[in-house]
Parts: sequence; C-alpha cells; structure tokens
Amino acid sequence: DFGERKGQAERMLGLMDVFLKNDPISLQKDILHHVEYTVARSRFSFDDFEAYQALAHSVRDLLIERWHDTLIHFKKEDPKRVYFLSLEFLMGRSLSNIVINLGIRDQFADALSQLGFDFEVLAEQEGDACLGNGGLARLSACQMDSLATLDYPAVGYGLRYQYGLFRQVIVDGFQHEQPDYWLNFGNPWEIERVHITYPVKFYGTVTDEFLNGEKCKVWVPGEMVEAVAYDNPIPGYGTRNTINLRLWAAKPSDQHDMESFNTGDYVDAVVNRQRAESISSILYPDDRSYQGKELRLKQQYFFVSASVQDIFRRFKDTHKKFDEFPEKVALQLNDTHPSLAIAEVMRVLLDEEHLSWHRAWDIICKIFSFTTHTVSPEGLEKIPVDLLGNLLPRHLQIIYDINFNFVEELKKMIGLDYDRLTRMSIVEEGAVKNIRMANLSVICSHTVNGVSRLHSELLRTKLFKDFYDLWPHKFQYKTNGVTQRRWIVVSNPSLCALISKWLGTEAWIRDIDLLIGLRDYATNAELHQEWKMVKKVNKIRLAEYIEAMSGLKVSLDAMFDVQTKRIHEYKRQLLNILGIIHRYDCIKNMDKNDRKKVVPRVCIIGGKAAPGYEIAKKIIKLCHVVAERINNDNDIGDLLKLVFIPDYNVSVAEMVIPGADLSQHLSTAGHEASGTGSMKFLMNGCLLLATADGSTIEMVEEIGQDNMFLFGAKAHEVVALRKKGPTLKVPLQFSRVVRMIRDGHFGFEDYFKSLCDKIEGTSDYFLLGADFMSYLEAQAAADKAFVDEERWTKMSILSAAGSGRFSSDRTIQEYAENTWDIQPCRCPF
Ligand code: GP0
Repeated sequence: DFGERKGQAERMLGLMDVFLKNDPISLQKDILHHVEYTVARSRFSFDDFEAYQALAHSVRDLLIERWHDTLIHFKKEDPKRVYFLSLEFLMGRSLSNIVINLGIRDQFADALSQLGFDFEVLAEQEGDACLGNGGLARLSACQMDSLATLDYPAVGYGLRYQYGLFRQVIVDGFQHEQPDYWLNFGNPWEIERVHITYPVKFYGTVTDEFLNGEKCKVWVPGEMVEAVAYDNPIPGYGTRNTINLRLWAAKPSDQHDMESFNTGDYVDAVVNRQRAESISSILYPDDRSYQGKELRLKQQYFFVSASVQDIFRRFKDTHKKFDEFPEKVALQLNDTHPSLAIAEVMRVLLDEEHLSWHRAWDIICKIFSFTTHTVSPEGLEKIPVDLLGNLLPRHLQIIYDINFNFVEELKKMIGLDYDRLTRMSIVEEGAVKNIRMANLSVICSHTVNGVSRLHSELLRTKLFKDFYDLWPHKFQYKTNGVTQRRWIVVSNPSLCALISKWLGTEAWIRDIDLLIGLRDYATNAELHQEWKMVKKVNKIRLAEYIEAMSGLKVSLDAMFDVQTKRIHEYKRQLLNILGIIHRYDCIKNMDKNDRKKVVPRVCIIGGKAAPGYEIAKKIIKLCHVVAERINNDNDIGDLLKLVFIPDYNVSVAEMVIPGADLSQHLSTAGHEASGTGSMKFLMNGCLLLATADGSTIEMVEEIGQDNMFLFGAKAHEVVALRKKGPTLKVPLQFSRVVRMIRDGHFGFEDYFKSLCDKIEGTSDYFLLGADFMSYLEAQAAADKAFVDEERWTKMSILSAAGSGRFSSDRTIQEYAENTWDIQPCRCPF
C-alpha cells in the first residue's frame, strides 16, 4: 500500500526536520498552516502578534522533534544524569534564542519577509518569562543553555508560577508593583503533560506500624495536591541535543479532602479544592529573605516531591537495585531552596523502598551537591521547627535523625566543644527553634560550591568555617558564567557578526576560548572603526528606547554609564547617585572653560526593589528626584543626564547592555558572591567600573587592571574599616552631597532622612563614605580614558576578548567533571 510505505519513509527521514523544510516556501506554508489551524486566524488576515504565535508554533514543531530524539537517545544510552533543582529560572524571551540555537534564524527571517513580516518585530511580541528574581535565576537559565549545548544528560526541575516577578511601574518616582500574569496570551514553549502527574502530600501524622514483622513509619497526610508536568524543551547550539526543563503546576487532587464532599457542602468543597492551585501561583519577590512563610515552604516541598518522584520513576524503569542509584543520579541543589529534597529522598528510600537507614544514608551522601549564592549569614534559610513539623511531620523526624547521627559522629571527632557543636547542628536552639537548611545541605552533600574564588574563600573562612575544618575536601568553587548565545548572539547581532568576521569563524559561539583571538587586533585601525560603529548602533537603539519611554533625548556622544541590577544596600546604587549629585554640583560651580572639559554622561540606573524593602524603594525615589532636577536644569544641558529604566528584566537587559560604554558594579567588597551582570557587559565590550568583589577579581586577572576602573576597599580591609567605626573620617565631598539631600535640595527631605541616617556616622555599614573618594577617582579615570577614543576602543576590545572565562559553558564543564561526574551524551544528527 503506497500510503503506508510513504508513511514509513517519512518516519525514517524524520518528520519535518530542518533538512527537509528549510526552504522559504515550506517554512511559509508551515507558518500559514499554524495561522489558520493553531491560532485560528484567517491566513489572509493576521497581525504581528498572531504571526508571532504561528511562527513560534512552527519553531516549536522542530524543537519537539529534536527533543523527542534526545530523550529517546538518553533513554537508550542510560547515562548518569544531573537533575538541576532550582526554584527560579529567569528565561526571558525564547524565540530568538531557540531559532539561533537550532541554526534556522536566517531561514525563518527570509520566509517571513516574503510574507511581509519582520522577524525582529515578531520576536518582540513575546513576553518575558520572569520566573525568578535576579542573578541566581538568570544563572539557572544560562546553565540550562550550556548543559544542552555541551550535550550533557541533564533535566531541570522548577515551579511553573502563574504570576512571575512583579512588573515595576513608576508613579511619581515611586515603585509600584503590578502582577505579572504572564500566561494570559498562552505560552507556545511549554508542553502540558496531563498524564505526568504525581500526588504531593502535606500535614497529617506519622504512626509506627509493622510491615512483615519490621517496624516502619507511616505518614498519613492531611492534604493532597496533584503536580502536573509542563515541559520546556531547551535546545543546544550546534547539536541536536534538546533537553528538558520540567516545571510543576499544582492542581487539585481527586483524593483531596474527600470528606467534605460527603458532608454535603458541595460548593464549598469545590472552592476549597481549587485552593490547591495557589501553591504554584506566585513567585516570592524578595530575593534572599522569605523566612517563616508557610506557602513558601509548601512551594519548596511541592516541587521537590514531584521531582523526586519523577527521578525515582525514571530510575526504576530500568534499574532494580538502589545501589546503582548514585551511578545514575546526581542531584544539584541550587541554593538551599530545594534542600528538602535531601529529607524527601531519604524518606522514599526508608519508608517506601524499605532500605535500612545505613543503606539509605550511604546513597544520600553520594548524590547531592550544593551551591550557595550568598555571603551573608542572614541570607541562609531557616525554617521554624513548628512550621516544618506541622507541614511535613515525617521530614522533620528524618532531619532530626540525620542531625542526631551527625552530632554523635562530630563529638567523636572534635570532642565536647559545645560552642562548635551548637554552631554546626542542623537545629538552631533559641526562642524559636529553627532548622538551618544550609547546615543540612552541607552535611548531606558530597560537594559544596561557591560561585567565585573569593566567595569560596569566604565560605571556607567564615560562613562554613567549622565545616571546612572538618571536611576540606567537600569545598570547591565554580566561578559563574553566562551564555554567549543569549548575551552576544541574540542580544548583539552586530557585534556577533563583527567577531565572527575578525576571527574568521563562528566557532566561538560554541568554543568561547577563541574570543581571545581578538587580542591580536586590539590596535587594528580597521577593527577600531567597525567596533565603534557597532557600539554606535547599539547606543542608538538604547537612546531611542529611552526617548520612547521617558521623552528624554540623550546625546550619542555622551558616555552611556549603566548600573542595572536588583536594588540592594550592599550593591550601593546610592553610591552611584551620590556620585552623580557630586558631579552635578561640580559642573554647577564651573566656569565656561572648565565646562568644556567635562565628559558628557548619560547615567542609567535600573532595577527592582523587593516590595517590602523600604530603603531600596527610597533609593529608587531618590534617583527620580535627582534626575528630575538635573534633567530639567538648562544650565547643564547634555553634560549630564540621569535616567531610571523601569521594569528591568531579561529583554530590557538585552537592549541596555550592548548599548553601554561603562557599567558599574559597586558592591562593598566581600558582599557580592559573584556578580553575573558584569560578565554580560564585559562580553559586549563595555568597560567596568567596579570594586574588587566576587568574580570581578577574576576579571582583573583575565583582562588586566589597566583595562578596568577598580576602586574601593578590598574585602579584608572592609572588616578593618568597620572595626574603626566611629573614628572613621569621611571626606567633605561626601558630607556635602548628603547634606544637599538632607537640606531638601531635591525635595522630600523628610522621606529621605532615614536613608541619609543609614550612611552617616557609625551606621554606614556598607562604607559609602569610606569608599567615596576612591570612587570619584575611578570615575575621573573613566572620563579621562573616554576622551582618548583610541585607548577606550582598545580597552573595549580587550574586555570582550578576555571575557571567555566567564561563559557558563566553562562553568558547566567544571561542574560536570569535578562535581557531578557526568559525561556528554550526544544525540546523532
Ligand atoms: C544570591 F543569595 N543571588 C542570593 C539570592 O537570593 N539571589 C541572588 O540572585 C545572586 C548573587 O547576589 C550574585 O552575586 C550571584 O552571582 C548570583 O546569585 C548567581 O550565583 C549576583 O550576581
């Protein structure tokens, strides 16, 4: 039968693979097919958004095919897999990233232009997926891209929040938060798996029972919800491999609270049931402090429990003996947020698989690795014992048992040093008893990673000193990285083309070390011309955005000076604003001749403040009142402008970063675990003005001190400076700008009083006063360099050329080799 044979042939050739249909006509047909049948608009009449939807579905078809092939290949090969557990993934937009990784961007762009559409315009129709707060969450997204590209058998697990990070709206200079109901217009990049569901249990009691003559624990839950899988295929670049990011959504379970249905209160019972969905409804917007919230704990356990069940199911499909578990499974804890996975795996092994404590514990110690992203002890999660015991009674028992065994062992090793035992215990005694999730994670993981060398040093000497002394071998670090696919190829196409032209290859997109080749042309006049052109194109794009957003016209000749990141006291956006006030004040006091020497600046600040973080919100307001004053001062003109970019997110970053001349990273040394924004700026040839903190220290090693503007106290000096406290002298210039704010120069003096109080006298914890002069000097050095165009361009080229170490490809390879012990598993083309 011809039809059947034809069908077989098609199956053998691959359904609709890129090789068969990358000609413009087939692609157009495919897009129009989706316009008509998926989007359900007439193929004769559809708008940009509908065209985007149809396009996305065409791309998705290609993606799904590769994804299936990869999953089948993994299944066949059965390699050890890494399961990347993270409560946050900041994916941003997907379309451009996906078509570039699939290698079909140009084909689609051609096909679309023949249909009368512009690829870039359609790409901008997509909303951002903001399922995360900041650096930590974007890091997870970059790492997924690298895991796929490097062919590692990996699965990402997280939560499918219905509301992502709030949208920041500025009203009268104040931040307001608006809900981000991002699924409103559908999400073509996810695949709902109605059949992949797991029950997740909460509350209830634990009883002792006998099973085959053996005593065992039985957890009788009080509530049950269903976790439904939503799969998000993540394609690698230059490979067929497409891995899975599985996000869980909460749905009511059929077993949920059956009692109330029998009591006759039907409507109430249904409404009650529906509440289950709230577990995955919202992302917590405070990046770092969410202590003591039951919903947050429920979210953590919900995604952990579903993921662990999924991992066990996959393992048991092909394996019988649990001793093989560590040969097939590596579990990566992205911060302590998923650390309940430790107790959950233990529970499953003990209570469901009936392994002995000894065997179960042995497995635990071989499968978990933990990465921490913070330097501050307050950043470490604690869970009140009462809360945990109520929500997850069996897990609390298990954690207590783990702790008991650990403390007994510890006593044998260090004796009865009670101070130390108290510090190292998983249980924190006190008015409120807490479970220290970081201690749990360190004790149960085979490896503890920091995110930069300095961070790791601080972990070993401060945060986890007691543990380091006990188990030095556990401690490693993997300096963070970002993916050049997103942060150069997608976001800066002109720079991408330029780099490929000068290196004579596109191979750097997979092999970032090749970037170093640009060093050979660092003084080449022709490259300088082209390099400057690229920067100009990106500055125009950014200037247009600023004008559209705020009505402000900025000069392209000015230095575009950017600080974009979450607003935090330790990140010192305030130092930046004080510096701007100082600059303004200086210009005001200059005569005509001196003004001619001023390097014009457009200062750009952006970032969200956690909704409950008062001081951070005041910093945003201060930025606005200062901007208002400066931008409307005719006496200043183009010499200085200040712009606050609202709602900073991944797609805004993609536009801002390539357009920056200078970027600022001002954290008080010793406070930024790594910093990843800086890496994106560096890759885009943007010069850095920074403290010697986190990964910046490693950047200096790569590109040299002469090519950056470093300032401020070093991490070890910070400690000494703080000790000096009240005897510290602050420079007059500093007192003067703070006085201007206090005296109401910019209005709202009552509102800003607490802000000023925080940085004057003994309370200047983040040392703005102490670092102020050094900061101004670095700024002056940047001005001086900027007027020497040739020198600046050379520094810019050398920045990009030296950024290779900060690719997440390098980070992931190090994790694979030194922490997870996994091998690439490449799907044949
Ligand atoms: C660290 F503790 N980070 C936390 C947190 O709760 N959220 C978060 O985004 C960041 C660090 O501040 C970082 O230094 C780091 O590079 C990033 O995690 C990824 O490791 C900011 O860039």
